[in-house]
Amino acid sequence: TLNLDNIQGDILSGLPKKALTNYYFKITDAAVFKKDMKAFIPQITTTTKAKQHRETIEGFKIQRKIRLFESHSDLGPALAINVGVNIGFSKSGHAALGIDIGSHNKSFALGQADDAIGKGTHDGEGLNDPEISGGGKPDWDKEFLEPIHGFFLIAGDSDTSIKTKIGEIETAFKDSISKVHSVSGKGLHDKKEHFGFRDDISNPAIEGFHQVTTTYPKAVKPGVILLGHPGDPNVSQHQGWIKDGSFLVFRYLHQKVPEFNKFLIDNAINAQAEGSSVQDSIDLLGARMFGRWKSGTPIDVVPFVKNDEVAHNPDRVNSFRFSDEREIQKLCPMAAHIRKTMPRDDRSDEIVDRSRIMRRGIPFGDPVTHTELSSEKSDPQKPRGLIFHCYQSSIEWGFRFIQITWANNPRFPLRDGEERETLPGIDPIIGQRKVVEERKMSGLNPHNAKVELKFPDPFVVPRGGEYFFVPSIQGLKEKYAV
Ligand code: N7H
Repeated sequence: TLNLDNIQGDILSGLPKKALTNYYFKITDAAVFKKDMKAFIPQITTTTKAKQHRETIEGFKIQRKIRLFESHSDLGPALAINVGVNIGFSKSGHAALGIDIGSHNKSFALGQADDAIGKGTHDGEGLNDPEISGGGKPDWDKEFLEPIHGFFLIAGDSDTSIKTKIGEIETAFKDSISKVHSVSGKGLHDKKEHFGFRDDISNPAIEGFHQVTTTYPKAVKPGVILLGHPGDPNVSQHQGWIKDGSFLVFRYLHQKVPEFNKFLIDNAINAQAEGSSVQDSIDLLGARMFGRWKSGTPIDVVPFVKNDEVAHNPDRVNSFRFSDEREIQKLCPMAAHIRKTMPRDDRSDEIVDRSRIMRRGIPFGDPVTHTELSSEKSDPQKPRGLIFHCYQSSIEWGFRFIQITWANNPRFPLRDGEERETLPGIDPIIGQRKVVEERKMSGLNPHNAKVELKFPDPFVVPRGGEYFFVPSIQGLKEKYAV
């Protein structure tokens, strides 16, 4: 069984977050930091607490629905959600504190800025982020090019409660940390992200923690996400204090919404369904790029006509395997975002399961404006996108494998020896290639899989990121505190 009092709350349960701030810091005095940390540990939100918290919110929602149904008027008082706090440390934070986390976590030991451009990586690969010319650095916001030792993740119901908590943190660590930067996000309407698609549908269920009600996908072993458990590829090295920790990949991803919409309009696919409108053709292209309609309905299940119903059916929204004949890509294109990032039957369960990640991100920035939409250009003064967070026991098998071996690779998900005149192409949302001509994808037209669409400038632009280790409570006590 899992020790839920030992695992930080965001990993398996997710801290309830209407709003979130990541507070990045540098450690200015390691000895004082360890003392401050000792006093602060009771404030770190555990999985037990996060779970209780979620259950309270769910209970409140049900009550609210009943009351709404009965009276149509009295919604009752708003539920006060407490603020949750988690903490993580980068490679330079570990160096500052003199903590050795072991050499097998290679990408963590390198740091994301170098990994982004493939500098010094163990396999010679990189994430393919754009590079500052001649600078040997990714083209990121300058704050993310400075060493960040660690971060507090503060999640809650409003900016006000988060601000209060940040004040408490700054007081508690006033002689041991200095702020490097912060980013804040908030949930958009209806769990949608800025492109208008519903997110937060598919995350791995963990054996012994989540209930699974459908036959597929099955729950994965806890060690896919948590270190030191069966399923962790380095389980033999990860005993003791490292157990129950997890690696968090943070990516600060800007989204170009007007440009994305323009692309859909310019390249709309005639659905050839009776009575279909221009808007239907635009929606069809978007759905084929993601593998889901905006509502969340998978196109593998409902391919050609917009459908919201399946999205609301928990038995059907995620229980599919890409049943398509691979040659014709009639249902879900091979390079669609959800097929690149979780290929289901394209690979064995073993290969798919070891690369599952727990996504916990939140959008940042305000929704796109009419002015931007009509000018077909993002306003640089109004940045928006996704604070992408995902947890895994191994960055090599988790985020990095998905990004490099699947999303960026035009051949994937072809199998060894499987040949095609036209390759599947890159993930249209997150796939990155240095060579512009290679930024394309086939299978978007259900009537002719060989038609390739070239992507103009990327719709998702990385502007920062880092790899963090999020230790267990026991680990915090033993190593990060005195
Ligand atoms: Fe993606 N989006 O919000 O529009 N993603 N993602 N992602 N993504 C998914 O199935 C999106 C990014 C995964 O299990 C959905 O829950 C955007 C990165 C994985 O079937 C939507 C960005 C990586 C899945 C989006 C972005 C991933 C997934 C469908 C960037 C990892 C689950 C909702 C700004 C390298 C696949 C759902 C599965 C689903 C969006 C980034 C991974 C709508 C906008 C960087 C594993």
